[in-house]
Amino acid sequence: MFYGSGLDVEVSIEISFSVASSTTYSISNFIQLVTDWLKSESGLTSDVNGDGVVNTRDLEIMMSNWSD
Ligand SMILES: [Ca+2]
Repeated sequence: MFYGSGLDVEVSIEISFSVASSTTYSISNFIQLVTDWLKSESGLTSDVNGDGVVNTRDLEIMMSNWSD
């Protein structure tokens, strides 16, 4: 009685977001991300999701596509 179709829609949007990038990342990318942390410039390679700022969202994508 407490569930509805609205919840299912929200979940599927989040999944499509996390599989958007097929690039893999390693320690050198991580160091670059730390160097650029919270910078908001265009063309930053560590701005993985391309939203114009380097933050935890980019770190999340990097961690879920990690490769040694
Ligand atoms: Ca970003």
